[in-house]
Amino acid sequence: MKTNFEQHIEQLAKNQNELIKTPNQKIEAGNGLFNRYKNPVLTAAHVPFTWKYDLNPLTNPYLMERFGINAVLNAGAIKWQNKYILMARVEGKDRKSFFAIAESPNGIDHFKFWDYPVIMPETDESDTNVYDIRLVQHEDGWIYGLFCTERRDPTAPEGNQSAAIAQCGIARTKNLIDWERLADFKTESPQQRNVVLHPEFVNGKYAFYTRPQDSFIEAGKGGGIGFGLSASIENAIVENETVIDKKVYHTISEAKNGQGPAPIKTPKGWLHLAHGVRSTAAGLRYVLYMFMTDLNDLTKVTHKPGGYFLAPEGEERIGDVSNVVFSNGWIADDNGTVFIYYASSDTRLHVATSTIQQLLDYVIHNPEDGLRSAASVETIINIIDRNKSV
Ligand code: M1P
Repeated sequence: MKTNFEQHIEQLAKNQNELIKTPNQKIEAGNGLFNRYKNPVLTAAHVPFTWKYDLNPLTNPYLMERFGINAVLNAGAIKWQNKYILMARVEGKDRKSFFAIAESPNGIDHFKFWDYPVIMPETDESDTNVYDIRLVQHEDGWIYGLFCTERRDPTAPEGNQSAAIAQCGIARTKNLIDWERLADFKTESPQQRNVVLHPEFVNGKYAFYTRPQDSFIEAGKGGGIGFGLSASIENAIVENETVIDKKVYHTISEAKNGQGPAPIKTPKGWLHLAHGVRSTAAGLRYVLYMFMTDLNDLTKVTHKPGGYFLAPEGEERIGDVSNVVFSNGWIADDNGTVFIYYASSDTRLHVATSTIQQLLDYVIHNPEDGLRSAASVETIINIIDRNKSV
């Protein structure tokens, strides 16, 4: 006869197995550009119950959670040893985030966390919070993880316990288990978030996408997505940041923007996924957009369709930080399928699928933002007129 305690543990295990085994379903009514899926791929409930509960009746007689998980969101992604790997930002109820790896055989469902969260080594200056890792298989042979490291602003007065400094941490690995932490990334900017390593050398140097900003929340005079080179990765310093995609008045990225995952190389150019942020009466709204850069000159944006690529929809609009979608991971398969991993409202992680062909068609043929209402009307009239001859 099983005790209540044992039955409760069995139930926890059963619920979790069922969740992981649940097949995901493509929502067929796509928009010609990508398809969403019915279920999120990772949520707080996917985090192994063995991380949360002490399963010993003597030390946890009420079988209560000893460590609570609040959310699973913004994941770096990589195809590795034929598995779809997500290195997710897992946020505890204590508001601290850490990284944990989940793998799936097909990229759309059955994501299962590895037995332990990632042990990320620290520099001499410890991190208060780490999040939003971008995974890159670099041509130098290492897998790099670039992430945000956040620490309290040492100049803030005692009464201000929110002021923080965000910078970019860099670590590398060959097996996704043992990580070597390198020196934090340096630029002239007082704050950096959304720093991404380009997968190839540029003129023999490491190339970075940056997002200079003045304060923790506001980009300020940090004008958009920057780009710069460093001779070293062990002590990465970018002295000159060139803004390649700036924020612009009355667009989806008027407040700030940031590079998503590392760009995907195609015969026509590098495909970029990024997030744009604008202010609304209800707070900030985060959407995803795309652009393409030149194969030989990474600072040259060759195409940029106007507006957003993907915006929060339905229940995606609600969560800890509502009206947000954010992506720092995608995987391009050899057959051209692209798995886009995006988090909604800083709470859960989803997948959408598309193809390189569809994304190229979108980026190359969708009109640019005309930046005026009259230009939008002109674009629509053009489409209507062309339709008349169909
Ligand atoms: O809350 C929305 C996002 O806010 C930050 O993104 P950004 O630096 O572009 O403003 C990050 O904290 C990100 O994790 C979060 O999803």
